[in-house]
Parts: sequence; C-alpha cells; structure tokens
Amino acid sequence: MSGYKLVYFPIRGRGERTRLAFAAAKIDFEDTRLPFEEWAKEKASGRPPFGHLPYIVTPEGKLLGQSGSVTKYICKKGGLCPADSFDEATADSIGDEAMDLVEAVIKLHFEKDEKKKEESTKKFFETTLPDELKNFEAILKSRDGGKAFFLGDKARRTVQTSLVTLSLVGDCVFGRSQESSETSTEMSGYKHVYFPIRGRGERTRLAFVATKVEFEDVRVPFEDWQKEKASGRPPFDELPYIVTPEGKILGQSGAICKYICKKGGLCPSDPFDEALADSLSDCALDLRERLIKIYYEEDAARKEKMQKEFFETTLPARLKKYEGFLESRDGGKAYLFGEKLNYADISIFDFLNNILLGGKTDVPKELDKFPLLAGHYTRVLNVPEIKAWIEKRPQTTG
Ligand SMILES: N[C@@H](CCC(=O)N[C@@H](CS)C(=O)NCC(=O)O)C(=O)O
Repeated sequence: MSGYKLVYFPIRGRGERTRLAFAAAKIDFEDTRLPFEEWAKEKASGRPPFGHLPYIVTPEGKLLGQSGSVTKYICKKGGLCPADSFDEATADSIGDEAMDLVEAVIKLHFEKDEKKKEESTKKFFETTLPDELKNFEAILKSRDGGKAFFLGDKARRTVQTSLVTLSLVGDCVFGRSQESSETSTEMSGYKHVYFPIRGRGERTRLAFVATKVEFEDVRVPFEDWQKEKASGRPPFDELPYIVTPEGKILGQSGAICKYICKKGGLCPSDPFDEALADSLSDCALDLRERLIKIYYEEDAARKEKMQKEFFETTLPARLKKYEGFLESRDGGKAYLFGEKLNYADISIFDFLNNILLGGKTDVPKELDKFPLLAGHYTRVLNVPEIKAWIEKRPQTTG
C-alpha cells in the first residue's frame, strides 16, 4: 500500500475527527467515502474491525477501528500528542469529555419521541452545553490564560489531540466545521473519587489493584454530590476523578484507567498495539453505553425491543469479534496481547463483570458460545490482585 486509507460514510460524522487529524499531522490519506447502499456488503466482507465505520488501513495493511483510537494514533504518529504521560492523559480526558457531548447530540438526533426530543434539546442547549463549555473555558484559562491550546504553548504539537476532538463537538453541535493540574495539597498516594458504587469507577479501581498501586478509595455519598461538585474539584463536574500523589487532578474514567495502567506497565509499548488496545477498550465502552441507555429507557415497549436487539444481535456480534481477536493471538491462550495484562483486558473484563453480571463472578452465560473469551474472563478474574479485590470490595447494587 502507498499510504493510509480512511474508510467512512460520505458524511462528516464520526470520521471527520480523523480526517482533521490527518490534515493537522500533515499525513496524506485516501479519503474513502463508502456510499450508504454499499455498507451491508462492506460489513459482510469482515474488514470493519468491530463491524463499524470508520476504520483505517495503515501503509502496511493493518486495520484499526474505533474513531477515538484511530484519531489518537494518527495524532501520535504526527507528533501531535503530549510527551508527558500526565499531559497525555489530560488530553485524553478532554477528548473523552468532548465525546460525551458528541454522544449526547447523537442521542438527541435519533430521539423518536418528538416531545422528549424537544425537552432534551432544550436541556442540552440551555444547561448541559453551556456548563460543559464553561469547564473547557476554565481549563483554557488555567493554562497560560487560554492564549494557546489546551495544553498550553509548550509546543503546538502537544495539544492537537484535544483540539481536534473539540472541533468534532463544534461540528456536531453547530453543523459546521485545570485546574486540575496544580492543586497544592501534599498527598501520600493516589486518591480515587467516585460514588459508592462500581459504575464508571470500578475499571480504575481494578487498574490500581492490577498495577499494585495503593489508592485511597474515596466514595462520595450521593447526598454529598452537590457539595463536592460545588467545590470545583471534579474536572468536568462529574465523577470519577483521581488526585495524583503530587496533587494533580484528572477526570474521565477512560483516561484515568489508561494513565494508571500505563504508569504500571500495563500498556503495549508498540504504538500500533497501543492504538489497537484503545480500540478494543473503546469497543467495550460502546457496549456499556448501550446497555446503560437501555437501562434508562422509560418506554417499556421500546426498552423490550432494545433489549432484544442488544442481547440477540449487538452483543453476540461484538463478542464474536473479541473471540476472533483472541484466536488470532496465540489461539487465545493468554491475554489480548500475549502474556501481559493491559487496560484493554481490564476494560472488557469490567464490562462483563461489572456491567453485564452486576459484579457477580460467574462466567457470563453470554460467553457460552465463545470459549476463548470465557477463558479470558476467568484468566483476568484469577489475577491474584483482582481476585483479592473482588472478594473484599464493598458489595453495592450498581
Ligand atoms: N465519560 C465520563 C462520564 C462521567 C459520568 O457520567 N459520571 C456520572 C457518574 S457515573 C456523574 O458524575 N454524574 C453526576 C452528574 O453528572 O451530576 C467518564 O467516563 O468519566
């Protein structure tokens, strides 16, 4: 192959961020725009890594899916990613926060109930979006008064990951193209702050135990949340966040989990493998978000239909992809990337154990047809530190 190829539909959508990344990184790419009517054929070809677009094909012919992982990979290749690991995780968290907004806009777009759509749209534009923009504004202000990019003027290249992501928000919302860092207190170790449930915090708790890093497991009672939010500490007005031993604050569960794993050596060292791990991890998060959406659906008939589709179609199709991936890696006898556990293993395990099984430790029945994945689940469960944590962690309903 002569260069990179991006395969997406003939719209901006989830592909535009990567197109911007290619442009900003000055990397030539073939902008393949697949007509919608050819999608079923393309999907059946087995090429789209998780059965979705976009994906890229590298000059060596390797495939990578998940728009976030792909964008970051290209930015990193082009030198548009911070060198410092905490700055990188901060860029991840800003990018992830922007993606939360994007998902909210997509949800509004597809809402079928007109009344609900109107109410949700009003809430989004009058509350959610302004609040979020206020958070981004505060981060910019805390960095050299906001005259440069999100991570300052250290080098233009350190900032583009988040910039490119934010432009996607602009694109989605408008239809066109922290404080955190320097808090003062002396701390002896890491502090993980979340609600008293597993939820979005459990993956990082698993990352802490798997990397053998001690952490203070702060569980904010729900009734104290408004006070905690008003303190200005939660970087995006949400939990979870962590406070590092130096007092730096980082939000967004995905960015936090990866940061802790990376610090503890649970991240592939090859950049493509790292991006592949990102994509496997993001795919597990997609499943989690879908399940959460079903959980909160109020219309009983619609909920039933969504459940049926999820458990009969979406979930088995994704599990099959993971099974295939494991098979392609030493026949699935170890972890996703061989003998060493990494954050993608933890993300998939957390989806299955925490979200699908509600914290129970039996092998999910959904894995009956996927023996390699069932073996992988048991393998992660039996990592001594993870096993010990699961035995002693507080029993909670969520
Ligand atoms: N994408 C974010 C989402 C964070 C999020 O939605 N947190 C919820 C708890 S699971 C929260 O803080 N809710 C309280 C609120 O938004 O007021 C992440 O993964 O950290």
